Amino acid sequence: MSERREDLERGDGYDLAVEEARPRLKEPPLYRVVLINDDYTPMEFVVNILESIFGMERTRATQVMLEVHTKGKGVCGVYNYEIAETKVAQVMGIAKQHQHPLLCTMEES
Ligand code: TYC
Repeated sequence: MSERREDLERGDGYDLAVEEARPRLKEPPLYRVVLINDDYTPMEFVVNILESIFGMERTRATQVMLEVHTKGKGVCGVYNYEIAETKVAQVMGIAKQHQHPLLCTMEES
């Protein structure tokens, strides 16, 4: 005699080893947006960039600018790929408009 559909769905009569499915999605990677020091871009310009594009207060923006200035590079923020890419493009665009050689890059964090 064949089992009815409900019995099969309930698993009646079967010994099943049930294992939890492994999560199939990874967290998307995050990216540090990094400013690189140079000898020509004015400090004030860099501070303004950190305020306007990265939402920093003046005091924090000044600290980060000085860190880049003294150590060679510094982190402006950590974002998902698209936001990081947009911030890099905005910084490079404004720097280009003003003919400053400021460099901004992103790196996986
Ligand atoms: N080093 C520059 C100067 O002395 C200032 C500066 C800071 C430039 C940070 C770029 O990412 C930078 N005018």
